[in-house]
Amino acid sequence: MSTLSLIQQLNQQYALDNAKHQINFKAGRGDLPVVEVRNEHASALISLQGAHLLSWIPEGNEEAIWLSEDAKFAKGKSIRGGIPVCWPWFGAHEANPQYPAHGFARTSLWQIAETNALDNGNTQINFTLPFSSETKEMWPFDTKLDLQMTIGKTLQIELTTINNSSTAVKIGQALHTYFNIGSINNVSIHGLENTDYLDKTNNFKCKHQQGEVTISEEVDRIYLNTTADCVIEDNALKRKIIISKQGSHSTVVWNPWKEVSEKMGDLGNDGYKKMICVESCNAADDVVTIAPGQKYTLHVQYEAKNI
Ligand code: TA6
Repeated sequence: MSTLSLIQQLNQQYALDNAKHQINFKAGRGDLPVVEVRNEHASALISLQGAHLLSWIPEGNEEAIWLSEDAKFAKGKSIRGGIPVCWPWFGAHEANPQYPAHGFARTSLWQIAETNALDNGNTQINFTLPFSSETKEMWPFDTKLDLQMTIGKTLQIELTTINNSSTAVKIGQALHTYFNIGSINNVSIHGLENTDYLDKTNNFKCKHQQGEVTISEEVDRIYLNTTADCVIEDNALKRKIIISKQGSHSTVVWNPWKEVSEKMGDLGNDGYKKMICVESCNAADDVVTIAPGQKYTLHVQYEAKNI
């Protein structure tokens, strides 16, 4: 189906335009379908490819999510910035390095399952991931993947895997969120104090975090046994972002810094100074086993507060 017909169909079924809620589907960059959401609490833009949130602006605040000025928008390609959904594995596939890093959910076209205009003024969009012959080759399990996004003063994302097969399945996953910050030099991350982390820049050596996390070089770390809220304190933008999660016991902090980002080609000119990834994960030894007939939900809430 062409993007235009898909958009027409989605607008017929789901578009809303009243005083409290607006939902509008349109063709975004690279002809990828996107959904624009606006309500009295916030506005958001989500790409149907990847169920990938590209923007969330809570009322009275600045853009909370970073999107690279050099992000590429093309069918089947991952988008640099926003909230990529990593599933059903995090990072490289453990057995087959040819499979896409961070799984195939972020590059697949998701379907809309339902939209809800909630009484409290929030807007809910439910996505579901269709499986193709190509993705079934990489993931031959009978699973269902649903993602619910609730857009309001807080942003809430629930990623639910249902195991419909007769054997247990093991998943790794993450909401690989890129946050928009005033300056990397003025940011500290709280909530990971006194935890151990695997340092990807040093062969996954296990190290210990003392105090808050600040960034002045390439950082690529999987923090282990982390369930506490993470708070990104941004003294340049004068705000903090509070990340609360359930169903995740690992947290990745990533900033590629100058040299690596220059090689990446889609991180933009000095983009690394304006972004920080704090990712709510099931990564490393925190992969999840889902028994037959059971489901597992990763739930993350984001809140921005001026300081
Ligand atoms: O989550 C951190 C990380 O796995 C890094 O190692 C880094 O490579 C990054 O994600 C980006 O991955 P991508 O596949 O989007 O280029």
